Amino acid sequence: MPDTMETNDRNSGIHTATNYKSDIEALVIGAGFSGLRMLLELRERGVPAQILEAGVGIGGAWYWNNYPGCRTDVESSVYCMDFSEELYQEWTWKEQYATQPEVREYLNYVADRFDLRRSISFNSKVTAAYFDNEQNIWHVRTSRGDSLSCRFLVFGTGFVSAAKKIPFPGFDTFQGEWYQTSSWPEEKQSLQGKRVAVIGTGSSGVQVTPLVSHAAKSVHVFQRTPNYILRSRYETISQERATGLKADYSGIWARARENLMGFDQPSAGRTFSELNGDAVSIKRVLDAAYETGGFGFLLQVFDDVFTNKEANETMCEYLREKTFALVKDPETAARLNPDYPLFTKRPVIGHGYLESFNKPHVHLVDVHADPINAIVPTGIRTASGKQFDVDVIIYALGFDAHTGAITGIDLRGREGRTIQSAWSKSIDTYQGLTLEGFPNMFMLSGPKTVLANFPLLASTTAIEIGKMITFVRDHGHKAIEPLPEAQERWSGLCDMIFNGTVMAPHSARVNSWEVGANIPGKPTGSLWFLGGLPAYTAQVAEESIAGYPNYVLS
Ligand code: N01
Repeated sequence: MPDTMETNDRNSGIHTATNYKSDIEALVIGAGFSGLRMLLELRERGVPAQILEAGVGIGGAWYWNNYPGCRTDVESSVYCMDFSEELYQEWTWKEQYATQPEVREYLNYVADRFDLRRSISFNSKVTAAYFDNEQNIWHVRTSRGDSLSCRFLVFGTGFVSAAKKIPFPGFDTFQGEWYQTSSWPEEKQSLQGKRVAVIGTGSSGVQVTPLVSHAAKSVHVFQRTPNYILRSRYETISQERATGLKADYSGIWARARENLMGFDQPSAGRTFSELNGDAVSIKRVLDAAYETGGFGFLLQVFDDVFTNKEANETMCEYLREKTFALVKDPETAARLNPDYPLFTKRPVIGHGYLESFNKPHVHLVDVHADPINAIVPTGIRTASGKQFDVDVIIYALGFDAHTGAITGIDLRGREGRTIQSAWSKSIDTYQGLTLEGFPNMFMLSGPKTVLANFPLLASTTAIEIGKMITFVRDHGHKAIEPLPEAQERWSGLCDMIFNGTVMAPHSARVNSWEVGANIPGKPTGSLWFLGGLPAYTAQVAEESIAGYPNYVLS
C-alpha cells in the first residue's frame, strides 16, 4: 500500500496528494455532508481518521447529482454546517434554496477552510470490509486495490447515494444518448432541439423536466406514480437578509434543533379539529403555508397532518386543486394528481414543473396503466406496443435508499456474518447508528435514523459516534456493538410511530423509497424514526450519559 497517492480533483482541477497513514484509527466512507462532519469531529477528539471517497471530488450526493436544475429543498440557512459560528459568518448563501453547484462549492470551501483534504482519499470506493474477531479491527479494500485496516468504520454514505439499477430490458441497445440524474456527467450536455424522454417523477425528475423543456424539441415525461408538488420559493438572498441570518446564528440553530424536522420554521400550533371545519379559516391557513413554499406547507398547516386522515386529505385536496389551476388540460392535471395521503411518498418541490405540461411539446405518459417493457435502439416501448422514438433518455429512477450504499459493499461483521443476512428479513439498527453483529461499525444516517434536515441530523450523529469512539478508547474497550434486544426495541418503536400515521397503509402500494418499496425484493418497513429531531437527539444522548447500557462493550 503506497504512503501517498495522486488524485485528480474534478472540482478544482488540482492534483491533491492524499496520505494513507498506517496509524489511522477510524475510516469514514464518503466525503459528503456527513463524512466531512465526522472527520471534523474525530479530529477534534484526537482520533486519527481518513475518509475514503468513491468520487474524485468533495460533495457526496452533491457531487454526483450534477443534473440541470438540481438544488436543495431545504432552506440554505439551515442546509449547512451548524458547528462553527466563524464558518456561518464567512459563507454567504446566494439562494434561499441553494443550487447543486452552490452546495458543492460550499462543501469544497468547508474542506479547504478546515484543511480536510489531506485526510481524504478520492477515487477510493470501498468494495469490502471484514471484521477481524481476533484483533478487533476492520480490514477494508478499495476499488483501486488498496488494503487498509482500522478500529472504527463509519458510514457517511447518506440516504440516497446508491442509484436504483435501470430495470428495463434492452437499455444498453439504445443508440441515442442516455443519462442518469444520479451520476450526471461533468461536461455540459446540449439538449437543444432534441427529442428527450424523462423516466421518473420524483424530486430528480421534477427538477430536471422544466430545464429540459426549455431546450428540447419534445419532452415525454414517463410517470408511474404521481407526486404531490409543493410550491417552490427559488429566490436570491439579499445582502440585508444575509446579514440578518448571520446575526441570528444562535437563534436559527436553536430553533432548528427544536423543530420536528430540523428546519428553522415554526410548527402550525393548531390541529385540524381546532378550526371546527370553518372553510374560510382552513383556506386561510392553507394559502399562507402554500405561499411560504417548500416544506413550510407540510409543517405549518396542521400539527396532526401525519396522524389525522381528515387533516391530511384536506391538504391533499388543496394541492390537487392547485394542479388543476396550474395545468390547462384537465385530463393531464387529473393524471398528475396523486390519490394517496400526503407524505406517503416524499413530496416534491416543483419549480415550473406542472406548468411545463402547458407547453405543446411536453407530454405526460402514464406508465402505470401501460408500463415500459423495453428500451429499443430508437427509444422506449411500452407493454401495449406503443413506441416513443427519442434522441435522449434521462433516467431519474431513484435510489436503493438507506441501505444500497452499505449492502453494495462485501461487508462482513462478527464471525463472518454478511450484511445481506443481517438485513434479509427486516432492516434494523440501533438508533440508526449501530448494528448488532457488526462491532465498531457506525452509520451517520443508517436505516431507522430520524427523518430530519440532513446536515443537522449528521451533526447530531457525528457527535454521538464521536462520543462512542472516545468512550471505547478511554475505557480500554476493544469493541462496542448494540444488544440485540435494544435493536429490536428501537425497531419496534419506529414501527409503532409509523403505523400510527395515515401514510402507513399506502406506502408499499405507491413504491415509497422511505419503506424500501421501490426496490423489488427489499424488506419493507419504515426506514425512519418519525419521532422528530428533538426526541431523537435526547434519546441518543441518553445512551452516552448512561454509559451505553444498551451496548456490549468487550
Ligand atoms: O427518486 P424517487 P428521486 N418504471 O425514488 C420512477 C432526494 N432528492 O431521485 O414512484 C417507471 O423519488 C418512480 O416511479 P414510482 C429526495 O430525498 C432530493 O427523484 O416508483 N418508473 C419515481 O417516479 C428524494 O425523495 C432532491 O412508481 C419508474 C422515480 O422513478 C430522493 O432523493 C433532489 C420505474 C424515482 O423517484 C429520491 O428522489 C433529488 C420503472 N420501472 C433527490 N422505477 C432535492 O433536494 C422507478 N421509477 C430537491
